[in-house]
Amino acid sequence: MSVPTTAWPRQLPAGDDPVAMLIDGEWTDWPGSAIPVFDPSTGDVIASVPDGGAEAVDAAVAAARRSFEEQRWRGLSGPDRGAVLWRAGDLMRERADDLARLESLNLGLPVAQAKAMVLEAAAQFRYYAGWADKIHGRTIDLGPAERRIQGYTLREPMGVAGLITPWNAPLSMAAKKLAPALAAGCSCVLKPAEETPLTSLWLGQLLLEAGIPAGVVNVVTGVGERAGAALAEHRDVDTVSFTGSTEVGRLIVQAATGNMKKLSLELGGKSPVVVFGDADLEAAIPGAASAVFWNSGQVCAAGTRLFVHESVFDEVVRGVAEYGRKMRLGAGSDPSADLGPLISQKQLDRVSGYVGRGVEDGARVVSGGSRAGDKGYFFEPTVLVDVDQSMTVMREEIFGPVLGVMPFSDTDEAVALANDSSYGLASSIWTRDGSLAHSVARRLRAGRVGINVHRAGGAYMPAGGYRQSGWGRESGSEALENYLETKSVVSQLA
Ligand code: TXE
Repeated sequence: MSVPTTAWPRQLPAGDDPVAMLIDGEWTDWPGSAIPVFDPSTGDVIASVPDGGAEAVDAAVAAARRSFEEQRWRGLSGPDRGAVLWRAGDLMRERADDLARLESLNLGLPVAQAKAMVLEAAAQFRYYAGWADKIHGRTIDLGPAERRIQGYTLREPMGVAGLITPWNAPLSMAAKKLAPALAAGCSCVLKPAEETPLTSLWLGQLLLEAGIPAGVVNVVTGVGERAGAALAEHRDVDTVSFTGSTEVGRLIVQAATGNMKKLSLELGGKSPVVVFGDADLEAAIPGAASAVFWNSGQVCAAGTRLFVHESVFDEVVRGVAEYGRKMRLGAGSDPSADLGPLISQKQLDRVSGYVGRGVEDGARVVSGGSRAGDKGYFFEPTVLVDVDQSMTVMREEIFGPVLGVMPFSDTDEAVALANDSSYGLASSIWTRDGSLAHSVARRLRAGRVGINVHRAGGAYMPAGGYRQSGWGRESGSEALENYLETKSVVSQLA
């Protein structure tokens, strides 16, 4: 059995020595088969983790429940909980270089970009450390003074939170869920994606070092259909926060009906980027390109549909395609690489399949369009034109570096195209006209609108989706709502 240590990622355990799971404050050797963990830039096995199923989930949920009932964490004062969360953020910052190397090795993202993700994850802990002592109810005026009835509300942690995360930003997704859940006083069971469990396991260790009591944070590894499904169904889990595909989101909704657990869901997207004729193209072109190509397009908020005013259409298409062609593909450890591989063979097949289907439907490839090299899972940054909104490439989430570009002639058409999606996660508008920007921002059906920027907000701004992009919000004070109940207390005064 192997346990996360500061020697990671320099000395990862051999693939035949699975990393333990964190249950009830102990690193637990789980018997049975193991899941190999890969370096997506080579396809080589770098470690393995236990293939936990319903029994492992039962043990973790029981530990979380015990810690909750014994008030090991929720019984602490807000400032004390905040101090532990702040310390966790500090520990992540102290080990940011090693965490970034590990994240980069497992995810394929260049190390410098992985480090930004690690720091963002640390920022989540600091942000919610600040909230831990500011979670209060309200007093409510109940009629005329002579009736002497007083009402107030209490905010209480929901209980045991099941947290299911995807592989595209492993540490930062875990932090986005754990930090607010812990600030609220919940006890947690984290189930990281089977492709990228390593930094989440290490985070478990850092949280123990920071002072999280035993049983309050448990990390169970396993595949979605078994470990994830067992957590979503579990009758002793009070709330589940899930980030992943809309398809699995639907399964989670069904699984949750058994005990009517609360859910927050951050699902897929097909986010529009709208470039108006007056936009500063020196900013809009790299902005639109990085909105879709960053992390090889494996981002729920990726700007995958680009709508450009006809007056600047050719120039923007040329610029974005050129940006993509110049990107250097390489392993995360290669300091000259701008872009890493896709996460897996499955994802490579999926992305190649979508591009092939787009071409069959009539799309024209301006740049990219194929797998790069024959080792690892690299895919070229790809720009497609001659697309329309009926095509699968413009409707479904591809989760790869693939952009479809369409022209528009006026603002109403741009808004209609942007809103023509079953998703509604993110969006961005590029223009020098402030009044136009803010009026279009109000008309877009998306949880986030960027004006002359696509990705920003970090821990501070709520993020989440309209329509089939999900339920609830992460980050910002809104995320606390995923983990809190409201109790009304009314009393007749003498
Ligand atoms: O996601 P899954 P996959 C989208 C993206 C991608 C596609 C497939 O389009 O191409 O999904 O990726 C767990 N019950 N996104 O297959 O399966 C799983 O173990 C409970 C968008 O990897 O949704 C993992 O921990 N849990 C997205 C997590 O769900 C289950 C991020 C996500 O995996 C489960 C990732 C089940 N039945 C993919 N089945 C985003 N919104 O950012 C799987 N899981």
